[in-house]
Amino acid sequence: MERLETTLGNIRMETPLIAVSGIYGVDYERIIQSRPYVGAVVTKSVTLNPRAGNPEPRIVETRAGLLNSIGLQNPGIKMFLEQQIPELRTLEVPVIVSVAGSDIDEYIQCSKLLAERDEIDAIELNVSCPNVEAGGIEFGCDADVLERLVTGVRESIGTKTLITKLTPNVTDISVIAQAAINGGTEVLALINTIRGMAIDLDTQRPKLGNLVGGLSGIGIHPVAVYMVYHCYTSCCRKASVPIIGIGGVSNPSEALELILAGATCVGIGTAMFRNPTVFEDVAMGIHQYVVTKGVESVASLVGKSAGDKVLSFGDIAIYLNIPETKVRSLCNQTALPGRPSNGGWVTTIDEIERWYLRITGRQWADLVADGNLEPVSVEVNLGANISHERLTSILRHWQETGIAEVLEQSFESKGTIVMKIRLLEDHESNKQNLQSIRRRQAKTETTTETGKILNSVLGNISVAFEDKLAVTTQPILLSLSPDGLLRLATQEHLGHLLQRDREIIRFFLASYMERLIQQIQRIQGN
Ligand code: RRO
Repeated sequence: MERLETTLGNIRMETPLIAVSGIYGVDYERIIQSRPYVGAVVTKSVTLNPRAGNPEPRIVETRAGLLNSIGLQNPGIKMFLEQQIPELRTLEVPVIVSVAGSDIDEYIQCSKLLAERDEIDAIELNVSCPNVEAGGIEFGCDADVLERLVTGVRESIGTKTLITKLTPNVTDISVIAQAAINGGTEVLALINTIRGMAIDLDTQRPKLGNLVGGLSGIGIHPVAVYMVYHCYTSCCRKASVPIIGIGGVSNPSEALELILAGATCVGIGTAMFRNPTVFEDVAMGIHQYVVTKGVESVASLVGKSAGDKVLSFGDIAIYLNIPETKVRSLCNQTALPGRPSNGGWVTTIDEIERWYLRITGRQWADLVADGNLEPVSVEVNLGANISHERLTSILRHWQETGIAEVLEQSFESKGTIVMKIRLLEDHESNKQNLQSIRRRQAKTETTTETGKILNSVLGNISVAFEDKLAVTTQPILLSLSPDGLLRLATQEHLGHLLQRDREIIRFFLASYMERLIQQIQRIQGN
């Protein structure tokens, strides 16, 4: 299961799965049975002094998951260090100790004591605790206080990795995440439980002894996916701060959702109660997915579904003072792979590879110049308007007139054909076109309407845009694909080309976005 190996701060883990700070504390037997599928373990939160916890009942089952209000029951740091640390080492997995407190000083004192112990791999700050110095508002609900808390602990724990576990009970969790990052946390964990309540109809009293508690389990999973995604795209990706995604994970799909949203590791807590083999099940399922998708490691899936939301087409239209239809057509006609009605998402580079790539005149010219053109496999997107009969007659026409030799073809779905063609140099129109391509090699002239508009909006971008591929390239594709959209076929045939596309598109995207943002800033500034 090499593909599941994960690094988090200074911790090396066999899998990205973490047994999170649970309701009852560490379940030794379960963890030992679950090796090697458990990557690390987090203890129940420890405080400076012992705490007895809240009145019973402390746990209530609901249809959406478990409500708990344990009230931080723990033996206090002294006892914890003496009794629990030696035992934790017997687990033979990395140990993360969760720390809680009533004021900043308490957190710092506890963390310092823990940082002295080699047996501990990392410290996690549980900031879902009332701050007595601030009238009881939780540390994790006040960005300024949290930043001070994280800064203070960070300065006190030497080289130990610091994790901050965030509460979801806030207006905008990314503001809090940014504060923790500013304070120097190396990792964020999210989410802690969502505040909830259950009422007994017979007694007409709240079911929990503490009246209210925290909800964990199935019901909070989509909230966790969203919050991981939101923190990842708002600040964690930029700051390279990994996220431990926690919330209602009981199977591989739910874990993968968190990973795709931006989590490097996934916490499992409540599901341990129901399924003794949950770690094995989830790890094996993730492994299977990684293998099926042909990716090297689970790490390369992190944040794959988290595209950068830049601006909606409507926003861009307003900023640039051009009609929205124009913005849409610009996005569709450039290498940006604007998904239909995608609302203005700029997708990630990896995603681009799965979408339509537009071969520009320049790329085609490069291809010819490198002698890579023959034979070339292309999948031509014909749009929905051409029938198979018409297509077949075009193909027949090529063969008969000697424009191109069709080596292989197969219809994929309506309007799409995958084929391998060889341009025949002898044909008069090909000769001219190939000559003109060679002349234009590496030129980045922008002559078309789209290009002109793009230039006027964005400045001179050194990638050629062509309304019609065949204007400067070759007639076959013009006749087939008036919009010039091509989808590359197999990597086998076009691996080298794909690599170049990637570079060009990477360059293009960077330059496009940079100019667009500059333009918008200029307009906003005026
Ligand atoms: O002990 C608890 O009641 C508790 C804690 Br410290 C926490 O962080 N999250 C939770 O749901 N319960």
